[in-house]
Amino acid sequence: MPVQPTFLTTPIYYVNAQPHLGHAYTTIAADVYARHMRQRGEDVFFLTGTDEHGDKNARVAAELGLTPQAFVDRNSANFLRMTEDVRATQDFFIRTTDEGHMRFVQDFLQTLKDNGHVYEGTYEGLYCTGCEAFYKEEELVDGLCPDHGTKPEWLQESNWFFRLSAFQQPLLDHYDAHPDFVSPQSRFNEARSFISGGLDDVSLSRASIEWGVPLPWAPDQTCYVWFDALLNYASAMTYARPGEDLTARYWPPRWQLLAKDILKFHAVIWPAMLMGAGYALPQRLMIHGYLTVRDTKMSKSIGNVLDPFAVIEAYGVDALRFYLLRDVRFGGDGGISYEAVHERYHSELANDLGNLVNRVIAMIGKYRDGVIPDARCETGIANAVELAREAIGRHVADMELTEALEAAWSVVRDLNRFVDARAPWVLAKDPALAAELDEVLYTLADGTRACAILLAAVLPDSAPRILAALGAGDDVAWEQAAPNLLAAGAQTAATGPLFPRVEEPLGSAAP
Ligand code: ME8
Repeated sequence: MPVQPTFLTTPIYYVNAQPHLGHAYTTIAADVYARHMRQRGEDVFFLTGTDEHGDKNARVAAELGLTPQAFVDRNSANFLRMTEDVRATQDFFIRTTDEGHMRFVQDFLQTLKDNGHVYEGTYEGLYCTGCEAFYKEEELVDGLCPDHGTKPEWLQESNWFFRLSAFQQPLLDHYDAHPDFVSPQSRFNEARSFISGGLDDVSLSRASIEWGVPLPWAPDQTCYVWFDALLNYASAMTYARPGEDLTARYWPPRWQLLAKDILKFHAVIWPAMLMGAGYALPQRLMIHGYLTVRDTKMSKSIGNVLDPFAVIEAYGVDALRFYLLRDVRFGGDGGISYEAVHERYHSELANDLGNLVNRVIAMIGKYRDGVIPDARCETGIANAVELAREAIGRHVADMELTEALEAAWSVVRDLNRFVDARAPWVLAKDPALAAELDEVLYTLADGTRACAILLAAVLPDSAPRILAALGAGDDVAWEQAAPNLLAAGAQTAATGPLFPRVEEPLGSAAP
């Protein structure tokens, strides 16, 4: 099979505040996809980073008495640390203050202008600094920003505009020709009906904001922060690897991940910008839902955030990754809480998986001196592994990450049922049943090994520990997610508790 290039992206996060679980969520989801595709031998480029221009940062920096650059340096480092803490394996961490990015933005804007898609006009309207977005009167709720509950400011200035209106028909044509352009279907419909309702031109520059990329033909204006930010996905290709342009290898993105708050920017303006400059459009956009705390979107500006670092500290990074994909169906909205983290951790990771591993190692130690017996995997478990592998491959390709995790977990549950049904402790009492005991122990060890491979993208810390405990080496290649690949004669090794008990849930961070 030829190696597939797979370019995938998360949004680049605003650095005006600290990273929270919402950011960790998208980054973890993308990382699970990236790790899975690498397991399959694909050529993956996974991009994430920070969005650093715009008035919002300049204002917060000023309040703190810092230069904008010093402020964004400090906060971007926190986001980079978040990606490390959640074990994200991005191939590049982009910052929109990178020189390579800024150069690309200027070139791209010039191309749009040369292609006749940019004109000068006057902008008059309402602007929410929280969203860095313009609003129409009818979009406000009681005169306030629907997302931030703050009063937008009235702006009037001379701007340069992008002729978005001209792309209405090309966008509709693209949507109609690519019914899987936006997932889930409800978001596709939402974006398409927004486009069919008519598109206004959008301002692509700001006169009054200095902290941004100057327009090449009018350096007294800076690029509107959303144009600047969206272009990160393309700019990264040009400078992530010094001296190499990756565009031909990876463009267009296979998947772009984001939440529904920024749907219009990604599903309407972004493809129009790309069309205007002659770029191929991303293949698919995955619009996931909101993590909510007590029914309210978790957000920095609202202040009801769960702390991903506290969860990692208390339960380990695998628990966080597992919880986020397991408890909230990826794509929909879902309530999260420290209590639910605590509950999932103990009932599933510690009990279902951790105990399974410990029991298997203990029984092989007790009955076979820690040596994997020479036997074949029982057919029911072998089939379960094969089915799960096929289902996970299909689900991950379609970004159905919760369904993929459930498919892996069904094998964990099958193994637990198998151990109870076949009761090795009973078989061990009768030497005449030694061959049957061998089969049962081999099935448990081999099935648990296969589960570790199936779960490796979600549990990057524990999966290698499980493999090591079973004497199964460290290869997590997808071909290994098949039955009967554990070598007879391999030696098991003691492992400490994979998911040690945590006494109390973390205190609720909600107000
Ligand atoms: O919008 N639930 O940055 P941002 C789920 N810089 N996901 C959440 C979330 C929540 N409660 N809160 C945040 C921006 N996210 C722009 C993006 S891209 C060219 C520019 C995640 O810091 C989710 O991915 O506000 C959401 O789309 C993103 O963080 C918004 O991050």
